[in-house]
Amino acid sequence: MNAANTSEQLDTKEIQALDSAHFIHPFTDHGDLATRGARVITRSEGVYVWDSEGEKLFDAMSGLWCVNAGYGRQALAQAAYDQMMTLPFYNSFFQTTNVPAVKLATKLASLAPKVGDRSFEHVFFSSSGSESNDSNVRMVRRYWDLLGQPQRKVIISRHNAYHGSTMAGASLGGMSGMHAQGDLPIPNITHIEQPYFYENGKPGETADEFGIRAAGWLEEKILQIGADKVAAFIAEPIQGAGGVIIPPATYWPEIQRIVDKYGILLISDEVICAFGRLGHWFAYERFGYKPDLVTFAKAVTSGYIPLGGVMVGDRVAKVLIEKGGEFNHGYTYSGHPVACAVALANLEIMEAEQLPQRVRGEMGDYFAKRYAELNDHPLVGMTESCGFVAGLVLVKNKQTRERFKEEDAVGMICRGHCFNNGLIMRAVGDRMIIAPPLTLTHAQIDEMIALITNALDLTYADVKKNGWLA
Ligand code: PXG
Repeated sequence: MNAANTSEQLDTKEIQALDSAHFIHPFTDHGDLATRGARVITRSEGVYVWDSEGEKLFDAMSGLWCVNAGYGRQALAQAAYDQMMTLPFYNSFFQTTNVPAVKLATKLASLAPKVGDRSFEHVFFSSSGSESNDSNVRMVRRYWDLLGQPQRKVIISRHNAYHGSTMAGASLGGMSGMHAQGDLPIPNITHIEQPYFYENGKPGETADEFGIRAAGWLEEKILQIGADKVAAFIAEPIQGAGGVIIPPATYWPEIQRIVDKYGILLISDEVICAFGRLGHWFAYERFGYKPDLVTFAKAVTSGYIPLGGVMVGDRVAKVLIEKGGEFNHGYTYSGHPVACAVALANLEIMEAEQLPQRVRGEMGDYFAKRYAELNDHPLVGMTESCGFVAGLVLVKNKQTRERFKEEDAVGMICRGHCFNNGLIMRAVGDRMIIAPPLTLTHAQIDEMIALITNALDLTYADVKKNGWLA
């Protein structure tokens, strides 16, 4: 058998052996993987994927926060095919352009709402979220240089943020495990604490009070560095990879007040939160703040093909375009015609099926209501959701919020029960998180909640058996 030809009948063991022998996976302990063998995902339809053993899995993570329009969309395959046959590639470096890239930039500009005096007429394209955030660092530095303030170099981010895995992306991110490998962060990137009320709220403090206090950490940091040295603040509207950390309602308005007060740029990293995930095309709309740069990737094509980019707000675009001359930055695949054609077809589906409206309407309410019911489970300390992202915390004791020991890895036990019982749900420590396709029906929401409940029950039985309950 030619193992590389996936259309043939697969021998799982053979694929696993070849996988171990040749494929370096992202964020993976390969010693551990070699002993288990990777699960081979072979096909998909709607909200389900299947593995090489024929097991069906409800994909409550949309691949990796990407497949917002669901699997099996023929229109996206057709768009890619048609574009490949017409013009599979041409660069946009040397005063050339291509029609899908122009159309997509125009479309994205029309979908990004104007807020206050900020509007988005320009788009820079890359192929991923990480690249887009590298581009943000380049653009932010160029912006301040062009304005005659080259000393404004520092970008402030947050601990437990995720902004990608390149040198700049991992530096902007606040993952200590990533910083520990490779001498990161690079200079001029610094971090403040995250707005995680459940963990960092003081006794007696309301969520709204905490939101103001957490935003205040930004002002403290700005003053500590010197306001004239700060270039930008970058944040995810809701932290995704960090465990679906939803900030209190007061957080973003206070952040806006602070960035405005000191004139620093605001970067909204919406790689997870844009394209309907929170019920809007862009997430800044959901929280009502005014970013200068918006990072996107993933669901712009529903993950069918790599594409990322930055919505460049007028404040930055004007300076780069009018004062900048040539900006010495760009990628071979900036504005890739096939990726842009697929994105256009994807946005067409999202518009036709009103996916953002669905998420902020009755379907979102139903999702929130059913998800909140998981709060009644003895293992669940707290649930929270916003649009079609949700998280819950596994605890030893609901009243005292006592957590399990880190080395007991209860989240991983729960993830294992999900994975072995037809559900893909992610664990971040002891937070279990989901971000399902935006196409879910009522029946599929019910099915997903039943699958989660089953995995929680199995995990509860395990922790009880191990004597880990308080
Ligand atoms: N910003 C945010 C907010 C992200 O979530 C990136 C940037 C980087 O995008 P690329 O396309 O370069 O991967 C992301 C990616 C997880 C997980 O464990 C999340 C991401 C990637 C990999 C794993 O939840 N988000």
